[in-house]
Amino acid sequence: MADETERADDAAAKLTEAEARERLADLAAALEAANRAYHQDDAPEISDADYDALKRENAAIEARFPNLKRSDSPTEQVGAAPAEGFSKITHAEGMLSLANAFDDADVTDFVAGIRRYLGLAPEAPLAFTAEPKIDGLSLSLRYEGGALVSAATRGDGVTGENVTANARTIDDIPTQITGAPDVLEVRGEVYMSHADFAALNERQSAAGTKTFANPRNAAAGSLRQLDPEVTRARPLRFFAYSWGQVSAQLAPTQKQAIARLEKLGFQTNPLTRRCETLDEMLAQYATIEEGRATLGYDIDGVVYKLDDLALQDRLGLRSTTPRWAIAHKFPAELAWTRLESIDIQVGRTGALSPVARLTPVTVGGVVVSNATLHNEDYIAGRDAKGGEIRGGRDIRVGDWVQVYRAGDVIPKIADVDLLKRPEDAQPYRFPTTCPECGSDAVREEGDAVRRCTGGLVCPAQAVEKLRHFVSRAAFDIEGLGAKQVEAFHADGWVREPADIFELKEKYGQGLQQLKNREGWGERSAQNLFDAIDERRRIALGRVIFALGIRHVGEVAASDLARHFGTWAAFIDTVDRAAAEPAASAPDAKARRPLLADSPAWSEITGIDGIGEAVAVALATTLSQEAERASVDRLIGHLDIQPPPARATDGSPVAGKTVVFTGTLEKMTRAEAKAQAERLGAKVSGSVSAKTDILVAGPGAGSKATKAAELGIETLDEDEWLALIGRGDG
Ligand code: I6G
Repeated sequence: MADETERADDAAAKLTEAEARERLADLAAALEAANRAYHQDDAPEISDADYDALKRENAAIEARFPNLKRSDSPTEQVGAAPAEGFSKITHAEGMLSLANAFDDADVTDFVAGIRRYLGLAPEAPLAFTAEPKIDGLSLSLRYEGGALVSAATRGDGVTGENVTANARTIDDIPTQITGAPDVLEVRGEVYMSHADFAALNERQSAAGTKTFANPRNAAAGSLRQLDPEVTRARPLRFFAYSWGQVSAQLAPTQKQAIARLEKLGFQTNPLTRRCETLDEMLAQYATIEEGRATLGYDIDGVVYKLDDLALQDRLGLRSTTPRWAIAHKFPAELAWTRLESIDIQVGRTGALSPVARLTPVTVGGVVVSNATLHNEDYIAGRDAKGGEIRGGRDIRVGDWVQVYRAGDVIPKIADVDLLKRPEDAQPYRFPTTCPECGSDAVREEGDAVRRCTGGLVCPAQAVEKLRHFVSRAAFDIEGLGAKQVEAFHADGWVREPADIFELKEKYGQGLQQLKNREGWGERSAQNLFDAIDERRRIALGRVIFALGIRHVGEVAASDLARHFGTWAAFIDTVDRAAAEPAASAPDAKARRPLLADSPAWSEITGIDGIGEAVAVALATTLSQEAERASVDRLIGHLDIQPPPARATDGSPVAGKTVVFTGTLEKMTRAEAKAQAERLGAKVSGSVSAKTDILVAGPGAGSKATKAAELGIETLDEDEWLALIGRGDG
């Protein structure tokens, strides 16, 4: 996993800002579609590993370009989109959120503001509770007559998802309580302990299913399962910290109310304290922060609440946050350490990536000894446009540097302490030759990254290319992963992809040679040859992706495969494009007037989703002599298959916008919508000029009138079913 994360990071470091923006948009759409397929349609379209890889790539790009983080960023989604499988529950009392304090001064202001609001003198007594803020998922449990009747997630604070059946499977949540008010909504946090999280991920990974990035995602993903038996098998816990609707007050103070919840059978946090002064509040914050690493579950701050409930009532709410409570957040996970050296790693496309080797330091409970330094500009204190970062401070070997971890991605260097810089520290000189093969490493105009020009001569590039070639979305040969292919390369058995398909011929006689190698027995050797043979027949999209050409990711490869259908059509067009005038233009501006004389080039860039960067990469890479010879040799071993038909291929409604109105008699509205979407239609709730088809049942009103005015095709339910091939006849 660390390797994959690092690779995602390396890839992100190579993107320009424009490429990153475009890629983030693609990833948001792809992940949204995958979430919908998994959570709403219950029909995953991509493997969990591919899903995780997309998420990792997204996180890496966001970490590299925080300013490009989208408002609908997939990293903000805690595991699951609201699933249609869950009905909705409107909270009897809104589920609020908390305002944040980021330092002691904010907490001082919070207390002073309350005193002002209540007209209290500075010396008048005013007590608060202080307790850890659990990093989990808020849940509201409704009890009536002592019985648990519903459980709902926070949702948007007004309406949440009905997860009652799942909540009933959690040991910490009693289904029956005695001595409670007739109506009682208990609120708190569902979470997973570190130990349970690690064990769950181990089980998931052993079973080849999706692992979770952190305990919070694991808790959210486990609670929002359509099958409660899945939730039952997940080790979820619950701390009660608050309440919503109650038919009778629980107690006069916050502390006593929490004690009452505990008496009713709920777990409450043992670190909750009553504090009589601001100093006591801050001391409790320090105590909790100090013990954070030993708690065994994630917390992200301390919550202070005014203790007197009558005063809480007087203070009331701002729009969505109570005036009487605040969350004092812990600072980001940061640590200072010494930069011992800078190593340069060479990637598949020849990119030179600097890696900081650090004196090991603990950052948020994890020992860190490596961090990314992105590229040479980053080390020099410049951004890609030449502007200053870190106030222009460069990073030198020997410096004290600040390391931070954001979520799950590879650690980064945030800052450097110039006061501690050794006198003899020298500005870092980024290599201009490849440390692996000695070839020139050049940086092209507009590229943030310096690249080795050695191509296949460079062993580092060759190995990275091979690792990519056998990766899951490429050839995915069972028994031939990154480790094995690296070993074969080191021994000179596999220098380029075609060698994989000649392994048996060259080294497989009697299996003796392979059998004699470490880790291989007769059975595994035979299995490997069988798995390789199986992959001779392979889809065009996988082949194009497996070549590891810059900018040609899985999506672009699949778009190209879909457009060309065969390898011959693809390579013929690329060859013609490489010979056309557009291919030798230095940039997009110079290329424009040449397009009229470049039909093959225009065909490639005219494919939906394929831009100039892809066309340039295809034309230049596949016209390099050595590279091309290697590709041709590979193709000679393969039986390349056209892409499979899409479920929506041939659908009469693919790409159309459909509106359903009136009563449907043969299916529910939800079913009609799901069916239309499966066929590639977009279902909208309102009629506009963009609507292609209105399906109107009895009782259709203004939508039918508007559609008629706009001249939009209107079908009744039977006509619609006939159109999509589901008619009775
Ligand atoms: O999101 C929250 C976390 C912890 C809370 C909260 C809390 O108390 C320990 N308390 C309240 C009242 C709210 N949110 C709204």
